[in-house]
Amino acid sequence: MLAVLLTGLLLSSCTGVQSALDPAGSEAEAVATLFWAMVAGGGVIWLIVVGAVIYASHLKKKPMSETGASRVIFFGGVAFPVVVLAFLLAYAVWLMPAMRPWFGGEGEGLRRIEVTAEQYWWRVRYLDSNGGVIRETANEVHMPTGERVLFMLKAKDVIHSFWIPSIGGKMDAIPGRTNMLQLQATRPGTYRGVCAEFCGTAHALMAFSVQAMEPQAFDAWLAARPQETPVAGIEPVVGIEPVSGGQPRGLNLFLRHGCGSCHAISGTPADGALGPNLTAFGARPTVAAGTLTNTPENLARFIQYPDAIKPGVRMPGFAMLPAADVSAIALYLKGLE
Ligand code: HEC
Ligand SMILES: [Cu+2]
Repeated sequence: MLAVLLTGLLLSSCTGVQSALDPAGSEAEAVATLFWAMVAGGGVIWLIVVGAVIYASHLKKKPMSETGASRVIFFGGVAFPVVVLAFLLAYAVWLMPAMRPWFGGEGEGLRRIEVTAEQYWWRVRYLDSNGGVIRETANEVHMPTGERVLFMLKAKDVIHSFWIPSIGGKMDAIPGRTNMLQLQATRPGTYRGVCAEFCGTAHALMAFSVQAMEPQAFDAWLAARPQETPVAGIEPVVGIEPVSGGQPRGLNLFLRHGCGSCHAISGTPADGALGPNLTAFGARPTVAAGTLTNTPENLARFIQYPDAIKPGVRMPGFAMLPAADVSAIALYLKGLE
């Protein structure tokens, strides 16, 4: 009874944005099916064994030769496990094409999303059929539902692993290689992905959000031109007062304090490539790879003390900036959509 209650309690938490037991993708469905088949099979065998033990404890003692115990040992201890394990192996191998996507060819004609894992965030690029970049973003993956998508997984520094428990994976991202993973989302929604290979101090703070959307909505998102900011008149030089006349003060400060040497925002002179692309940043659900929710306050805190929030982070802190400058930058970034 207690076990049933506990199991119920444990499993009740297995739903929502990140659960392999609440699948929203065909690969995760195969994994969940295998899991439940194992649970059911294991449960039946457990009941049989417990029944046999109870039955045996009620038997009168007899010499071994009269009980046929050696036959029980042969069938129960050798033949039965061999049959069960062989069946499970066959079943798992049969499921494999769904879980080992390279069985399905090289993925010609599929949409391509290139994901590069870096300490401790995800660079996400949507590619056209020639490998050209249509759109770049970070720490969020948008994918269409109902069709296979080819993820091309890379790593910049150390080995990471790309895993969206609700949809599928995981697969390692290895420096110097491109690993292919085909995933298919089956229902629209917001899910959570994680880095599943220890990669350094902030490994546990290296998540990403996944938006599975209807194909038309996905195409519209992909084609949307993120807000363009007029560039004329901006002087990204420290010591020069922010230019007025329609220029967002936050953008001026962003450029003057050197943020643009690591971050790109399309439509502005900021074109750095070392850190996450911040185009349309305001629409992202989180700051710093799933670490904080995306609010101006959290943003300001992260800009000032990134290392306190995310130990080992590769972004320098800007605690020396006037608080007003930081909040102007934070408001500007939050407003980008
Ligand atoms: C030396 C390069 C560098 C500079 C300069 C820099 N950053 Fe960063 N920034 C990074 C890196 C690397 C990350 C990724 C941190 C992580 O999540 O692990 C980051 C993350 C961020 C994020 C979170 C992005 C996301 O996708 O969640 C924001 C916002 C940000 N930086 C804003 C700024 C601002 C504002 C400035 C200037 C005041 C600045 N950065 C200066 C390298 C830099
Ligand atoms: Cu990682």
